[in-house]
Amino acid sequence: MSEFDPDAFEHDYRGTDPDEIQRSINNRLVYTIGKDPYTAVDHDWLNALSYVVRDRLIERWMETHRSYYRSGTKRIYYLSLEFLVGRSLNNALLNIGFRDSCEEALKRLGLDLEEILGMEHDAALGNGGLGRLAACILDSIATLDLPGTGYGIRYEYGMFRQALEENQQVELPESWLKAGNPWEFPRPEVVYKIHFGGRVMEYQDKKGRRHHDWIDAEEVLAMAYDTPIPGYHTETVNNLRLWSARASHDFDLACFNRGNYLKAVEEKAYSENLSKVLYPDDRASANQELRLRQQYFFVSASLQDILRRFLQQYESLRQIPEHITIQLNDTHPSIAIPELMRILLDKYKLEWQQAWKITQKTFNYTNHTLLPEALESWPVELMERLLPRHMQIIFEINRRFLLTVTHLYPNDMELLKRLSIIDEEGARRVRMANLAVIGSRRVNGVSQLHTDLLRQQTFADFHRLDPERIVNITNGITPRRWLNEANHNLSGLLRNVIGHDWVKDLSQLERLRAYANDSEFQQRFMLAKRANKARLADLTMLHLGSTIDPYTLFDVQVKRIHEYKRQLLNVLRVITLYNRICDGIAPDLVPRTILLGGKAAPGYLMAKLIIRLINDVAAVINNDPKSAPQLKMLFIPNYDVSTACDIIPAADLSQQISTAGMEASGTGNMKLALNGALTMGTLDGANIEIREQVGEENFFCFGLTADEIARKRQNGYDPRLHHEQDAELKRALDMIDQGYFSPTNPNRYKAILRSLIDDGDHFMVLADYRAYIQSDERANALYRDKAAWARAAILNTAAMGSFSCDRTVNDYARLVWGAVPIPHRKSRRIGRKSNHRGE
Ligand code: 26Q
Repeated sequence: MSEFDPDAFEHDYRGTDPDEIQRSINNRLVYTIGKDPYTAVDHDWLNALSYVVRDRLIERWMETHRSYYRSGTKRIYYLSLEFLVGRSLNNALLNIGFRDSCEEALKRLGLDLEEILGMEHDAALGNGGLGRLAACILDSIATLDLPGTGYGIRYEYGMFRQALEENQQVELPESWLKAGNPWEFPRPEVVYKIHFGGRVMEYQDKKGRRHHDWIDAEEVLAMAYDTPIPGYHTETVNNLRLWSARASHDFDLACFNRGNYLKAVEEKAYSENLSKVLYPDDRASANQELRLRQQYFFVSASLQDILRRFLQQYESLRQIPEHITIQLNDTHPSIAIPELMRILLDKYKLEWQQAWKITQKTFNYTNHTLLPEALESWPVELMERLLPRHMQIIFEINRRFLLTVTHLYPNDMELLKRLSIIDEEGARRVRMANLAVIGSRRVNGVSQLHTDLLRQQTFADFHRLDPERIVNITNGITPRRWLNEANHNLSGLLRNVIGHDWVKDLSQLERLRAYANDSEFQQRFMLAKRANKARLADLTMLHLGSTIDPYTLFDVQVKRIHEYKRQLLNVLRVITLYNRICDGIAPDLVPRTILLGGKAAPGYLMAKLIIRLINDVAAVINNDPKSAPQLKMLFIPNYDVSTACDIIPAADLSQQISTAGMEASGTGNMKLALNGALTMGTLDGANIEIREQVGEENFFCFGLTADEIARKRQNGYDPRLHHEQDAELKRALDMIDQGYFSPTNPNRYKAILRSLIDDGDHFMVLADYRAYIQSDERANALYRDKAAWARAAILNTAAMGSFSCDRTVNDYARLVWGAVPIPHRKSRRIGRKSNHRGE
């Protein structure tokens, strides 16, 4: 084929002239979608516009990868079972500075950009914090011009859609791909074989060395889909590569010939189930074989892809750690450690020590949880059946590791038991966290407290062996999505006052401090807040048919429903406020709108019961004329990235009330504070660092500390004392117990009462109740002083600089990855002469 001539292209897809954009949109509508403007429905315009924007990313994307290749830079690979990206169009428009021209072009076509943006489906390939963190990290990696690629699974069904039926959560499947996904590029030529099952064969080579072969395994194919990840105001466009499962042969001809057509089709469907659905976060009760298959499926495909790219450019496998760093997002992809070992040993015939040295220098592991019951483990029996060679390698990693420990600490059997990858109690299990720590160069926690607790508790023995390994990297959020995109009113105001540099350098927000006492600025700041509240009120009217009053205090708790996050504590507070109003003893209470939102894992019955209670309580309160003027409570169904973007900018008060020591970091806490909400929070996760930054007087801190919680547990905590001794608490609990909120079934909430009173109140809800009520009173008092509240809200936004995910990613680059930015110049050429495949 003759050399590709870039000059043969008529234009370079970079123009911002609205006329030209209008032409492009029309072209895409006709030639890609196959509709004309008369027959096009709204969604067709969305797709046409998305293709136009995507076209403008492609050159940058290709040039980015060429420049990575040329520079021979170290690559970052971020392996995650979840990427909770949300919508892409607005993000891409703003990143490439294309929004205004598109808005104008659409106007000329008689279309409204906002309306079109609102039609895009969320890419909800994640559950919550962990998945959203992965998406924020990709955004920052690209914005900082770092050479990073995300690897994950292209689930056909992402996070389920939550609906309410009779106040209860029901789950509906969400097929986000139905209307087409203009952001992805299928790569049918990038396909890898993935194996499961079979057995291990041992053999000797001519020199008498022992080797292993994994044989007789079943085979599934992994096919790549690429999604461009543009940075903000940079030429860099990185890649998110997601794998989709394909049967290895459409028809097993043998079966087919024997006339067993249905069996052949059945097997095909079975293989393709692998990438069908995202597992809901049910941390305590995992253990599904399909989940382990998903993990290995995407890990194996990703490693094959990473090594192929490496070997295209470098000769010696020993150079891997110099050119590649792989970040494991929790233990979910940690099977990558024995997989890389297997490839190095069995395929490339490296010696164990050499292979281990490479592996151990390549991986890093981020831990996201302290709850011991949430640490992932798999039955040895399952692992042996599904991944027999990996199981052998894990045993060998463990044997060698424990041997070194024995040399350091002879005769400490208990220590060996705790450090072992294999949990020998009962049916043997593989502890993935131990495997991940042993196989990684760096292990990180996601907030200072979390990291301290990892060092002192969860991984204390490992920490003693190697005090350098565990580092802290506090989470962050991207200011692009969570302020610039989500909050037009505030970002517009900021632009007028401190310019626009904060979008890429969030520490600039500090300049707002100078305005905190300026009453005109205070008014403008709170006017922006009011406008956001009014917008949210319009949306709740439109979508839920509920009225909420933007002149009330918006009090928000949005996050997954989990007992440790203590939505129940919030409900007890609301009932208490309600009782005070009814008793006429709350004359100073500022009118409140209490918003709660979040999904429960379908199998987590207690969480589902909590959702029902929230809705039952809301029904009573909202329909009681005594409380209605002062108190309204609304459960927002189907909380996802897009609704987060509507709710968070409208919040006055952010509820971050987990049991101290249980929330690894939290990131919603950061999003809310960044948007000028004050936090009511426990000293947990990143709350502690947020409070340090914003100042004690601008943060409503309450409750037991992590140390106090631990001590209380040791000394025997009895929730019944609180129940008996606190009359207001008793009243609230008794109302739930006696069916005040469930008159048709007074027994409905017995399980909640049992858990709080009879079964020891594991999350210490009752222990923190009084302190919580008192902190609510402080918040109430402050809100009555408009200027004081405005000042505190401004100081919250001003102090959030260090919670930018850009800071987080810089920390990873420095402390963990050893990677450097590769900025590249604008290239007007489609193709440069180069013989590499361009990726
Ligand atoms: C496990 C087994 C089987 C199926 C699913 C899972 C599973 C899925 C998702 C287990 C855990 C998760 C997600 C965990 C998570 O979101 N953790 C949160 O991570 C955030 C980012 O670091 C932190 O801010 C939160 O504190 C932490 O809870």
